[in-house]
Amino acid sequence: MITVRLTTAQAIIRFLKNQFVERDGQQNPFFAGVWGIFGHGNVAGIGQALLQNPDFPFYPSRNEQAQVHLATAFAKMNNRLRAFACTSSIGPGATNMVTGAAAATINHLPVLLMPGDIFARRNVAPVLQQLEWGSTQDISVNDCFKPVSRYWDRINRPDQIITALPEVMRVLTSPVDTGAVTLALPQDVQTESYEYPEEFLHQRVWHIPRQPTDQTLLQRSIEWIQASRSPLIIAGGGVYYSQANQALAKFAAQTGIPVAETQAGKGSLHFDHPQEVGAVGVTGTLIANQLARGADLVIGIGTRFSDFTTASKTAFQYSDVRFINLNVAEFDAYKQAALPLVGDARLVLEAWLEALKDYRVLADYAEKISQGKADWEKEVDRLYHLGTTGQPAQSEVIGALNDFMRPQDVLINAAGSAPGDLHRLWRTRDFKGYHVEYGYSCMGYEIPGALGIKMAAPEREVYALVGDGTYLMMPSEIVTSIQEGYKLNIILVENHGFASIGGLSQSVGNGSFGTVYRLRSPQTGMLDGEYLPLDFAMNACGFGAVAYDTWSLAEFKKALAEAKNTERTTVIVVHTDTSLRAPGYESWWDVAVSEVSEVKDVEEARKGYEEERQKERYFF
Ligand SMILES: Cc1ncc(C[n+]2csc(CCOP(=O)(O)OP(=O)(O)O)c2C)c(N)n1
Ligand SMILES: [Mg+2]
Repeated sequence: MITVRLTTAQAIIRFLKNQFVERDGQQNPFFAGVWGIFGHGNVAGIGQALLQNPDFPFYPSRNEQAQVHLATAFAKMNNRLRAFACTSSIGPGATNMVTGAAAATINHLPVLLMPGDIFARRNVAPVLQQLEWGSTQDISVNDCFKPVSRYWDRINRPDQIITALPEVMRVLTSPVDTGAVTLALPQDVQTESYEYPEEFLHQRVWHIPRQPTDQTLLQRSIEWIQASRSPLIIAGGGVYYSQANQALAKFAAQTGIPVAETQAGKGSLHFDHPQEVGAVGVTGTLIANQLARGADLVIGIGTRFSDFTTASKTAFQYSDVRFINLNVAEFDAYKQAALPLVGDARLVLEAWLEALKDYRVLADYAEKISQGKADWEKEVDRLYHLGTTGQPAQSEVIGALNDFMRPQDVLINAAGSAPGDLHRLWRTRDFKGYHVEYGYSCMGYEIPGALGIKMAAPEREVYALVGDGTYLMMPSEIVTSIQEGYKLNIILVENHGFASIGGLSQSVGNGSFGTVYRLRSPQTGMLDGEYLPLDFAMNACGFGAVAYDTWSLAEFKKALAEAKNTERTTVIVVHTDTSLRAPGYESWWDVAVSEVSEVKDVEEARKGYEEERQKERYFF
């Protein structure tokens, strides 16, 4: 056996460089490089290995959580066919990645995390930043990654990577299991050498399968569709990962079955496809929510049926409603007591296209869909053009952005009041044009995520819509975008704090307690003083961005045009009027209200809450 002497870290980097994936006849390297921040836990091991592998790029970030978000968005933009690895030191650098890991895993997006770990040798313990545990020496803060990783391992001897790394790749490239993978790397082991078999480090191509479904259940699903009078498709993120958009567009056009979308599935069809009825659930369109309420057959494609989609199990009210769930994961396919079609979305859609050639929804149902869709487009137009001359509504900002951006440009968002407005109102004209992370809805995802998208698709402009709350949490990767020469367009909606949670707080009877950015006043001891003296444009300039401060729709549009001609990352601050909030459309979200309280408004809210909860359903 031919071997080569390398440190553990050097062997890992060599291995990662040589992993490829293939699907549908296309092949490419899986890893695009490594993001990281060095400390004593990785600088001498992984850091040294990266230094001697300049063809495997190393990118320094500003924050370990941010680098995981960046990697996650990059993987999403690449339909999971490319990914980044992330390195951190031990201790705080490592645990900073836990939130990013959870976001990646919940969204089924691959990222490899390599946190440094305490000495396997143990004789020098406790080392700087080590958490000691009285009942075992076999624990470190990296054990926190276990519940948020799809695969977790700690490398205590150099030869262990020979069996660990293939498992890492199996999970990262699995359409079912992919998510964050954590390989904890003790500081000393990273630098120890071993005679690695050359063959282990050769190029390896991982085939990403398209899994066919069970034929009996496929036949039954065809019969269920044929028997349905009011079917509704709910498209989730799985449509993208299977690259089934075209097949879905054809199937909807051929059968007339309307397609509603989850956040992850938004844009599965272009907004002007005749069967596209837009967002469904808590943040859904009126037509999609009405169709969901009356549907006798709900066909979920690649969706987890989160509470935002099911309106906390109140969305589907037809007494005998049935579900067909087409999903690559058995776990999701069985939800809602569905007929479970475990398999690849595109393969099944192609089979349905063939088998359901003669099926078409009834004329009155088709009429209801096209009328509802036309009415909805009018509503979007209304909210895009409220006609304010002072501080604009958020929906007008979204409208102006939608008008301004080219179809292929990408809009990214994750948390606050924007995800709801975008889910309902955004007109997606490109299968990769809409990128909202709503599995974890993690404030701070947007700016690093925008950089990940831009790196995946430099030919597109990327617009990150962020709230002032989100911006304050994680503006740091603006600096990284400038370091790497990738221009981002950041739209910062300034509304003195948490419009979203402030509104929710009011609806549960809490006023806006703790959600508005105000000074604590010496008189009352409460946060009811002046607004916090924040200057976001100045802050962004300090990071090296070009910034604009805008107070009306006209100013905002002018800044958008100017920003387009700027080479560096831009931040357009737009001060909005939260009293002009977009409404909800016949849906509900279960946020539990206190059963007893000293506050009258809370008691009132509880009464309404108990009534609404009556509509929640089980499915058998
Ligand atoms: C990391 C994180 N912490 C807390 C929350 C809960 N949360 C959801 S929206 C929100 C407020 C967002 O404020 P901002 O970014 O200003 O957006 P706005 O609500 O004003 O639209 C909070 C705190 C979250 N989603 N993510
Ligand atoms: Mg805000």
